[in-house]
Amino acid sequence: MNSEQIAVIALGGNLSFDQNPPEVTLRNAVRELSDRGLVIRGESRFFTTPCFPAGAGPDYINAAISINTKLSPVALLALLHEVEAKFGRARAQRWGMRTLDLDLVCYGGEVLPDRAGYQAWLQLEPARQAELAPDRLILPHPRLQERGFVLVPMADVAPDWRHPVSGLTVREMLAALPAEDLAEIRPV
Ligand code: PH2
Ligand code: MG
Ligand code: MG
Repeated sequence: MNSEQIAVIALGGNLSFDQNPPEVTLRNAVRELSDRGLVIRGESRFFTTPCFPAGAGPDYINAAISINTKLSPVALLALLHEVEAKFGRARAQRWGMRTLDLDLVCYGGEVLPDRAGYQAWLQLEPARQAELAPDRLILPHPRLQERGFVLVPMADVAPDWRHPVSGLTVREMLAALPAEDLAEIRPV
């Protein structure tokens, strides 16, 4: 794909790297992504968010950026993995603690690998979600609509982005989440 696309990247971390707290690592990662050619269109506030699953580790710092890129989704994902590695990310445990997590949340209105493949991940029951990690890129991120720690920062940079399968905007997805979950997500 050669035309420019708007994509949203969710950033998270709950472990220090190189004696820097996650907040600093996230800022350094945004700069690194920019240095590597992504055009940063918007940067959200930084939020403190309770760890999901609850009790599995320290609070996270979460943020989101909107970007322009000519990279394909898969090439963009590879770039995100390189930057995660540079900031100490070890891929050990599903949903484990991490110094830096860069998730490609959406890439324009793309649905990957296709609608059927996306639906299969969307409908995965919770116990299976915890054990299985997709071996290929699924877009939009299948758990996006459930997670305040993704939607709240995303609402800062792309409130009107519309989910290509559900038809809901970020604002609408956010309004559907329990108020008590959102109350725990606080700007740094
Ligand atoms: N990321 C995870 C697992 N749990 N919890 C919060 N609060 N924020 C995250 O970004 C997060 C998480 C796996 O990527
Ligand atoms: Mg990730
Ligand atoms: Mg993640």
